[in-house]
Amino acid sequence: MTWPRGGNDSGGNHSGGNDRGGNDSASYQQAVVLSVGSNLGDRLANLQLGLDVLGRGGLELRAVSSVYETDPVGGPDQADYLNAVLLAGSSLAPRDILARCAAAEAAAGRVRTQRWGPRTLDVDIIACGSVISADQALTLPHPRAHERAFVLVPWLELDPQAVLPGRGPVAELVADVPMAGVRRRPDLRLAMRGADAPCS
Ligand code: A4P
Ligand code: MG
Repeated sequence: MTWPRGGNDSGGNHSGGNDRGGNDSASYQQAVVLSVGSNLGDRLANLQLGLDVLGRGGLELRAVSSVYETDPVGGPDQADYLNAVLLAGSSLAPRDILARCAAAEAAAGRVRTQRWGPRTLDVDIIACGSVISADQALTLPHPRAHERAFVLVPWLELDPQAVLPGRGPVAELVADVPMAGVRRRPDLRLAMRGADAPCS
């Protein structure tokens, strides 16, 4: 995994470990790719709230893609989504990053009624460095990322050299997915406000 600008390319050749050879995990930042999606309530505000919560601790947001309006994939009949991808650095363990994602979802009032159903905010970990995990509670990379244009298109926009661990270059994966349901919305923008983000 590479960074689009001045970032910390610590992915691609390790397994969430420490390439300085020690256990200094606090100072080691692995590359994290997150996908955010919303199709309920004020979708853009939900995504922005998610970014704000994610950026307030443990995750250093590096880049956010354009916002894309996307046809729903799977699940019941439901409204179109807004989706975006974030690149971040973090020294947190993957399970702690997942907890941050859950906190962001909770802040946006996420209620789980049905799988793939409408949601105010979904935050998925697409990849965490080069960690591979088959654990159901945290599968890495995300098991459906390679077949989802709403993940691959915004990720490619941020990083044309991106590689999905175990699957290959995103530029190649994107050529195999239907693109019709993914529309960039240049009129909608997300801001990276990091630790300065408002609390509510
Ligand atoms: N989980 C395992 N691996 C991960 C991971 N890498 N990142 C577990 C995040 N969570 C992961 O997720 C269910 C469980 O997955 C969690 O308990 C977590 O421990 P959830 O968010 O509770 O439920 P869900 O999102 O409905 O289920 P699932 O299977 O994660 O769905 P997906 O794959 O996230 O798909 N269409 C469009 N256009 N845009 C979208 O954003 N999103 C979905 C949800 C479906 N269709 C969509 C979109
Ligand atoms: Mg999810």
